[in-house]
Amino acid sequence: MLPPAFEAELVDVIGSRHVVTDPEITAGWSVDWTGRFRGDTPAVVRPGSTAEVAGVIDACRRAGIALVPQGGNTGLVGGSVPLADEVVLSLRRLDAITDGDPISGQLTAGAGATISAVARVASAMGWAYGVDWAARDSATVGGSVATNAGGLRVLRHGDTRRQLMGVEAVLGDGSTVTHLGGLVKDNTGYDLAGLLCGSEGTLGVVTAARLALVTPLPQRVVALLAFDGTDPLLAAVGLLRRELPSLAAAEVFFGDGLALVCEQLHLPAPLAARHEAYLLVEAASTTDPSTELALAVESLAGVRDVAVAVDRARGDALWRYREAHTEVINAIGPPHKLDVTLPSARLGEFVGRVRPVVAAATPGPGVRTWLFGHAADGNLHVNVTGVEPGDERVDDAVLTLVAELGGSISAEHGIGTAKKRWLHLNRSPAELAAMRALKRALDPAGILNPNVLFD
Ligand code: 2HG
Ligand code: ZN
Repeated sequence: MLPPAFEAELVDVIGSRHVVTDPEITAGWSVDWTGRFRGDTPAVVRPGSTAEVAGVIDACRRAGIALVPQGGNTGLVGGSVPLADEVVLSLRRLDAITDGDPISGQLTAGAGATISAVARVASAMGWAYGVDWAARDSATVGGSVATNAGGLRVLRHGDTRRQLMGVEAVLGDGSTVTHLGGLVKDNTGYDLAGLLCGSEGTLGVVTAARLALVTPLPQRVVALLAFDGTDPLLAAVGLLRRELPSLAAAEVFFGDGLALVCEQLHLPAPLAARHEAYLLVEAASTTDPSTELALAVESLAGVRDVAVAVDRARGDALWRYREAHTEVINAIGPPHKLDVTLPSARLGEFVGRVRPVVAAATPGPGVRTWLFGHAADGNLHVNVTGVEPGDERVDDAVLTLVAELGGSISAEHGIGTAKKRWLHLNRSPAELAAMRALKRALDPAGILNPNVLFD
């Protein structure tokens, strides 16, 4: 329960309709998308403007009550749910998209705008938004900035930080910083937008972002390539990066994951035979890239079979085999999700070693390891099912292997609560001390998203 005086203050700031305390309703905000991270909250507060966000944060700061910011709640590391009775600060009402500038190719999106909504507005302006991933209809701009979301076209357009021209945010001390002018050249001191991006809501709550748009590439061709193993697939990725200027995505998955997708979604197999490894390639350009793609594919060694999408619907159907991995894996039980990057030279070795490492860490007949991800970024999603949510032996074993091979324990999902125990594998004591100093400076009362990043 909220202290009555504090609740009255919240109601004063944002109105009683937007302070939700009914446990039946707040329960939906208290569990993450995978079902692995579950908590409780005394209230979900839904401010409708940056000033109201500032009012809420100021009230929390004075009352010493912690809060967890939440957008679409599509995060996969438990970073957007209240695990220790925090107030949930939902940013979804801040969904306006304004100040589109067709000359510079920029717009300003409220934290609650979805990635799909940004893409739609960008398209109506004659531009495109460069960042995209499967949860696009629910994931919000605020969450994508807070986690520096990556996605399917990082190889072409970069991650969220690369699109970010500025932010508006309310810091933990209750002050509001606004830098949404979108100047391309602007060397006026610390890059607060870059700092807040990826800070997982620990320093400030992003209320709006100025986003750079990209040239639309409406001519798209999608192909699915099958290989007998990871090594020829990775060699193909290197070649395609070099030889195919229109390369927009290069996504990897394996025979077992594809079989699960087909079985659960009742989809036909995309190719006649089953293969060990698959590469989904998208070429995108302003002119038809099919010939360029066909020539590049012909020059690859080790391709066992190919399906090329001749039209948009078939292209979407090929994408579905890759994008559906998350939902079908979740359907067989809350997975442990280990989103990692490996140096390209060690990626093949990692694929070969990770399954035995999982099996040794958590022996058991029901334990299964699923691998898929963004091949050109060296980013693999290791999903392990059949392991209890609280059993961290598998996380420890996989993340230790990643660190041994010189990789990152979080490629694009963030540290959240799921991986904070292992942050030291990637960050030195000096780096961690600098991060903690920033946290103390911008959130002196320690009220912002206290369960993530640091122990
Ligand atoms: C993807 O690439 C997302 O599909 C989700 O990052 C990954 O479910 C996952 O582990
Ligand atoms: Zn991903």
